[in-house]
Amino acid sequence: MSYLTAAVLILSVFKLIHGTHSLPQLQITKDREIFFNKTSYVRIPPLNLHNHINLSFRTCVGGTLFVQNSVKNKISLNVTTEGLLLIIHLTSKTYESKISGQFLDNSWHNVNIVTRSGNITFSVADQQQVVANASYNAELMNAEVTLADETSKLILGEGFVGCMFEGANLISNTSISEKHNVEWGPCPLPIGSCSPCKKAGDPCQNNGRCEEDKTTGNYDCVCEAGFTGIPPNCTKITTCASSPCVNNGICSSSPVDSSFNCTCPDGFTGANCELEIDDCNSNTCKNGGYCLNKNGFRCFCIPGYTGSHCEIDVNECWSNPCFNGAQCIDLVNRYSCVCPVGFTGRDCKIDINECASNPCMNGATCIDGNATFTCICPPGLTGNICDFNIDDCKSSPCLNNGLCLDQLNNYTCNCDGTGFTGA
Ligand SMILES: [Ca+2]
Ligand SMILES: [Ca+2]
Ligand SMILES: [Ca+2]
Repeated sequence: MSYLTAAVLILSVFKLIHGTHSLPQLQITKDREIFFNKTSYVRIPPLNLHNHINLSFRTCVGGTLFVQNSVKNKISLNVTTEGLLLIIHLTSKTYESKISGQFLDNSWHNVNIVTRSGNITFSVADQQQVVANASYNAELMNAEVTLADETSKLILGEGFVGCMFEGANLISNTSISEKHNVEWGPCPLPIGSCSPCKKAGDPCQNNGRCEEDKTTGNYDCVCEAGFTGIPPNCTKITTCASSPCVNNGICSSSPVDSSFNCTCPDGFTGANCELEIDDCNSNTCKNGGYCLNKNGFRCFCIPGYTGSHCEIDVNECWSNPCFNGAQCIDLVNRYSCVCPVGFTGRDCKIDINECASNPCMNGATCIDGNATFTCICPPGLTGNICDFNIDDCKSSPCLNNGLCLDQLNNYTCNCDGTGFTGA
C-alpha cells in the first residue's frame, strides 16, 4: 500500500468515525456498499467489543445489522421501528443499550461503538449512549477475552433489508466466501419515502390491501377474495372464468346469469371459500398436543401420546422391555421395571452378584445364584457359610477310652492314663 493510498484510507475512516451524512458521496470503491434482501448474509472475521466498530446503513425495514455468536456470548446490533438496539449477552447476563429514533427512513446513518477514555460508547449522529465504564456495567470493560473466541461467528445483515456501508472492523468484500444473496455495489433502493402506499394515497380499489414491495420500493395491491386485477384495480369477479374460489373451492356457474357459486372444502367457508374455519379449541388436542388449524385440524402430540386427538397414552411396556420376570409399569413416554429380588438395572438385566461381599468363610468357594449364593466348603467344614467345624470325634474313633480331640477334618487321640498307645 502506498503512502498516498494509506492517507486516503485513513481520511475515509476518519470521516466514517465522525459520522458525516455525506457518506455515499465519498470517493469510495463500489464494493464497500452491500445490499441485503432479508435472506442475505455475509460471514466475516469476528470482532472484539473493544475494537472500534463502525458501519453505515440505509433501510426502510430494518433487521439485524450484525450478530456475533460464540458458545457463551452474543453481541448484536439491530435497527427497528423504535431505534437502534445494541445487545450484549455475556455468559449469563444481557446488557441492552438503545438509541431511540426513526432510522427506517432510507437515509444513511453511521453507527460507532468505541472504547475510549475508560468508556464504551454507542453512538449514531449526535446521539450517544454509554454502554459501560468503571462504575456501570464494569464487567464489559474486561470482556474482550471472552466476547470473541475461536467459536465466534460474525454475520452481517441477518434478516436485514437495506444497504450497508462497511466500516472499521466490519470489513466485507466480494472475495468473502461465506455469503448468500448479497449484492455489492451502489445501493439499489430508491432514495426517498419509505412508504409508497402512503405516498400513493391508499391506491388499491375495493378494499384491496396496499403492500410495499420491500425490495423494489414499489407497492402492490392484495385484492379481497372475489376481487382481482392489476394494481391498483381490484375489480369484482362475476364469473368462474377467473377462478374466484380460493382454498381449492369448486366453482360452479349459474346457467341463468353466469354468476358463480363456490363449494368449499372442509375447514373453509365464505362466498369465495376465503375464510378458514377454526377447528382448534383448547380441548381439541389432549395431553398437551399442539393443534394446527389447517384443512380441518391436525394434532401434533408430545412424545408418549398418539391418536388423532393425542388421547392415547402409548404403552411403552408393549414390547416387554423388562427382563427376568420383572413387572413393567407404563409411564408417559417411558416405562419403569420393578425388578425381582436378585436383579437390578433399568431393564432388570443385571444379576446381582451375591458373592460380592465374600459371604463364605474359611476359604470356601462362593457360587452366585438368583438372589442367593452357595458356599462350597473345604473338607472338614459345613454350614451355609462354612463356619461350622465338623465334629470328627462323633464316631468315637479313639479306642480304650482314649480322649478324642476334634481338629479340622481330623482328630487326635490322647491315650494318657489308658495304658495304650497309638494314633
Ligand atoms: Ca405410556
Ligand atoms: Ca445373583
Ligand atoms: Ca473337625
